Amino acid sequence: MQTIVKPRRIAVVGAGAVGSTTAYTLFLRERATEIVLVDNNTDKARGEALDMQHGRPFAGGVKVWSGDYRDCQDADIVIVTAGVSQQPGETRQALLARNATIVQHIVQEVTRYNETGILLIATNPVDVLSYVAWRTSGWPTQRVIGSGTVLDSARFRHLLGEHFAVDPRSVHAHVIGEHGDTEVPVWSTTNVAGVPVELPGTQKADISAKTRDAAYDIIMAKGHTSYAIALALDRICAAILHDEHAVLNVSTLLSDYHGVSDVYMGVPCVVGRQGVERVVTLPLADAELRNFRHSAQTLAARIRSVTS
Ligand code: 6V0
Repeated sequence: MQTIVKPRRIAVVGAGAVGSTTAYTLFLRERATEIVLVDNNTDKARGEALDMQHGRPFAGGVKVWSGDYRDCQDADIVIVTAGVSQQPGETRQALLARNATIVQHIVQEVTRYNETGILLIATNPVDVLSYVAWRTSGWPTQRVIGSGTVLDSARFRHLLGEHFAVDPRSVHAHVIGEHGDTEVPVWSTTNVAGVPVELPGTQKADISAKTRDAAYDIIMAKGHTSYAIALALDRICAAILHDEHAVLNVSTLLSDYHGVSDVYMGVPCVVGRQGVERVVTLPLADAELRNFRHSAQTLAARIRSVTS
């Protein structure tokens, strides 16, 4: 008897720099059998999809097309990268409100057609918008995930790897909290092959600042960031689709995590087919705990500003 294998579909909403690079990364790595791009700029989505399709003879068998929200129906994962950027004279708060409205609209559309998938949010400010997406979806928090500090942790590991001249994959280090200015590099548990990292305070401060400010640096140089976030999103998709139970610093709803509740923030989470399966409580030094709580307060205020 012939077995019919269900296609594995990933929908990417937003076909800009992040969305199209993510789709291309998923395409090259054959992470799904079908990738659909959805964007209100339909020409952009169509062009990106066609461009990838023309590479199929050199790549794998992944089908890529541009569609609409109906195509999210069978998606195992819907990645949201759609958003608008700051206009001249626009405040951060006004930008946040506009992106919250966009994410709300997208999630309403996606959940009209899809009841069982996983929402993976990348649009910034990612922690606040993951919370907005979760509230709008009505889905269990396990299935609404933000990219969190997965990217920041990769940047931290890269910088430490360079410093110690070791492969960043051999550096075990976490950045937690907000994906942004108040993020917390957890130096107290950082190690290379189990050996705790010892560095003078000035060097730690320098690496922490470079990790935190990496996006500003790249945006100044090339206008946006795209490759590493695409790889980070691909990594999260792999953990979900292969039911890896991998520990990744995604953004999730916290419930009494070191006393922090009701905010989405990046913390180590076990990620598998059901999404966030459990949260790992990382031991924190006193200063790290203070900074983590400060990060939570900052996010809680922003969440309140768009949800109350
Ligand atoms: P971009 O290149 O401007 O692309 C955004 C896309 O969204 C455009 O193609 C728009 O047409 C589309 N769009 C806007 N509104 C809608 C809508 N209502 N429905 C459908 N599509 C829409 O931006 P870029 O791709 O560079 O960045 C996208 C988002 O990712 C931004 O919010 C970034 O700040 C964020 N990033 C998040 C990162 C993370 O670690 N989470 C990392 C990098 C960027």
